[in-house]
Amino acid sequence: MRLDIITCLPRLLESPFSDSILKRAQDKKLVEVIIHDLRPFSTNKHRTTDDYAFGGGAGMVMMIEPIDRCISSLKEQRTYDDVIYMSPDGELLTQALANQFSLKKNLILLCGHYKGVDERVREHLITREVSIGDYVLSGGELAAAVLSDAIIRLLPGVLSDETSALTDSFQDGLVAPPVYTRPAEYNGWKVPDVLLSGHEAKIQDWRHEQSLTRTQKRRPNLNKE
Ligand code: 6GU
Repeated sequence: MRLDIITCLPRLLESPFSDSILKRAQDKKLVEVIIHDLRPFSTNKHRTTDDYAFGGGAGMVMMIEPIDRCISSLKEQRTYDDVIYMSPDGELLTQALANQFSLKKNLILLCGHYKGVDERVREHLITREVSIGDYVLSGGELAAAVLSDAIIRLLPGVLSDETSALTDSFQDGLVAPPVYTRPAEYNGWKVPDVLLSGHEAKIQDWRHEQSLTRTQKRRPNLNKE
């Protein structure tokens, strides 16, 4: 898979891809993540990528030209499955949506900023719009990092069998059971006996039961939302 992320704040996206699972996935050549700074695609003398809104009002609007030039230069090199605009009014990110995107080969993620992008970008250049939740972030960068993480960890070979995404919360419509590690007792607070019993079948049953009751209690509308 190849992810091309377009942003006017490239430094915001450096660290999420430079550590841990996302770094290892790139080192193992399971995914290629390329961050594109929008500024060099500007044609004006100050290399600006935003301008005042027609009709007035507070907030700058990202201009279509640098975005079009950047996307066009990418499309000349390969075909893209989707051009995704990160926006708080986009389709809500769910595990099901991450699963879908994880099957694609080439994706462009456009990070919105300021008061948004010129509407013509959305009309003509974008194929999908994604939001990571009903709250407003300063820009699409952190949302793009969240979406990328949700996708990349699903790619074959990124996680070991032990940590496989198949056992994740949400993947089966349930939240995860509680987990414990040593010591078996701390300050008088004990780990459930069944987990120390060595009885594999009983442990599996207990975990499934915990998942069911936790889902009912914490997220009764999971998968119905
Ligand atoms: Cl994708 N962008 C912004 N700016 N805010 C958000 C978001 C995206 N998703 C939730 N809030």
